[in-house]
Parts: sequence; structure tokens; C-alpha cells
Amino acid sequence: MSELPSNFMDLDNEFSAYENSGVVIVPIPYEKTVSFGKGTAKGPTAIIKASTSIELYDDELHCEPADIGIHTLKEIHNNFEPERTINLIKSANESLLENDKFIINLGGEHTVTFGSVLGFKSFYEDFSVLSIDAHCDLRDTYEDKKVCHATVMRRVVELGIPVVEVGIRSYSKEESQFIINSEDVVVIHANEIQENGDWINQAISNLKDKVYLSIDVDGLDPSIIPATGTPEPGGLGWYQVLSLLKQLFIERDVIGMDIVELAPVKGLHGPDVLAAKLAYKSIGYKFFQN
Ligand SMILES: [Mn+2]
Repeated sequence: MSELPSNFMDLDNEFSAYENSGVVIVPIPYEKTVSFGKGTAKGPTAIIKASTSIELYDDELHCEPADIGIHTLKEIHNNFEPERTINLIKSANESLLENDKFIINLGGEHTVTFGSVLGFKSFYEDFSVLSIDAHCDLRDTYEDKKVCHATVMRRVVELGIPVVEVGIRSYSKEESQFIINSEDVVVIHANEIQENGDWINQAISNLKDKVYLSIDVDGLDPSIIPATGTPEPGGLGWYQVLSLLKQLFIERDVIGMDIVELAPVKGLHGPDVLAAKLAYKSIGYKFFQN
């Protein structure tokens, strides 16, 4: 694997050195509690590798978003139990926030979001989480685990952080009760997205001014991103996600984000490129929209 790029988009030092960069990519190949298909540990490397195939020029924004500077951090790599790992992720995010960087965490399984959100919570008093996902991840416990991919948004809500979930189409009876009884969770179901032209406004209007964005790639349709552990039919299309992100970055202050649950399939590069481009489009929308 000697052809591995040293950083996201293989940028020159001028545009990727830490001190020159407004954005920092944090690779977190953590995979410990996944339940069905495995492979998310290979996600960050696949995304960084695929990123080198993306044009620097953004055909929609008519600029090169990489001008903001994109540094790629060394992997946060370990096989600890979730409680220990989330602390490492939390501290890494805190140090980057202290240096005023825009963070893009690359999972790994969805559990990594909890560590990141904890880091943001020690820095920001008041913010929402927007989660694009097929699954609610609102279980109280899963296979006796409190902190895992299937409980991550429940743990976030318990921190007093409201969550808006978009693209949802798979959850348990227990989770449905929790959604009904909780004032801190708003769910935009995937089928509503197909039928309701106002779903983007509905999602954004329920968010606070500051937003942490978490993209589980299985929120998108498996026809465009089959490379994920728990695919569900009927997800968001590429331009639906871009429309949501574009409006979100205009109307809210997105303080940081993650892209999780990519489980690369050997020889199938489309999903890896899609995930890399989601990161690059987000950078463009964050820094180069009027
Ligand atoms: Mn999911």
C-alpha cells in the first residue's frame, strides 16, 4: 500500500501544514461494537485515498475550497473499550477547537461521534446535533453496552443536547417510544423526504444556531453507497444531501462534523469517493458560500 497519500487530497505543504490550515481531518478507524457488516476500520484510509481523485475546483462554488488549508491528523488508532476511546477522541477535538480549526472526524463506527460531541460540549455551551442516518441510534443499551454505535444519539441527548435526525427508516419499538416522549429529538423520516418538499426547512428550523453535523453514510441510499455495515433501502440521494448541507451551512453555524460508518468494498471506489466528496463539499459550503 505504498501509494497511500500522506494527507487528504494529497495537498502541498502550503495547503496542508497544520498552521496554514483552517480545516483538520481526524482519521478515527475505530471498530469495536459493530453488529452486522464489518469494515468501518478501513473507512478513513479509503476516504483519504479516494480524496486524491477529486478535482480541487468546485464546479458549483467556482473556487478551490482547498485554499482554506486542509491538514490531516495522524490516526487515533486503538482497540480499547468505547469509554476509553471516546476520551481520546474528546481530547483530540478539544485541542483542535482551542486552535480554532474546523474539524472533520472520519470514522470508524458511529460511536466516535460521542467522543467528538463531548469535546465540543466542553467548548460550546449551546448547540444541536444534526444526524443524517438510516437508524435512530437511540437505544438505552445494546448487547449490554451503554456506549456503542446503536446508543450513540441517546447518550448525546442525555448530555442535554437536542438532536435532529434525518433519513431515518429503521428503529426499535423502544426507540419509537423514546422519540414520542422526548422533547429533544426531532425525526425526519426518509419517506417524508420523498413526499414533503419542506423537509429541509423542517429539519433546520429545529436546530439551534450552532450545529454539530454527523453523517452516517447509511443515511444515503445504498444504491449510491452500498459500502456500509447496515444498509437500508430508501435513503437520501446525492443532491438531496447536498441541498440539505448547502442550506444548513448558510442558515446555521456548523461548528464541526463527522462522516462515519463507511465500510469500503474492495474494488468498489464509488462509495469512498462519495464520502470524500461529502467532506470536500462541506468545506466549500462552510467557507466559500456567499
Ligand atoms: Mn446508521
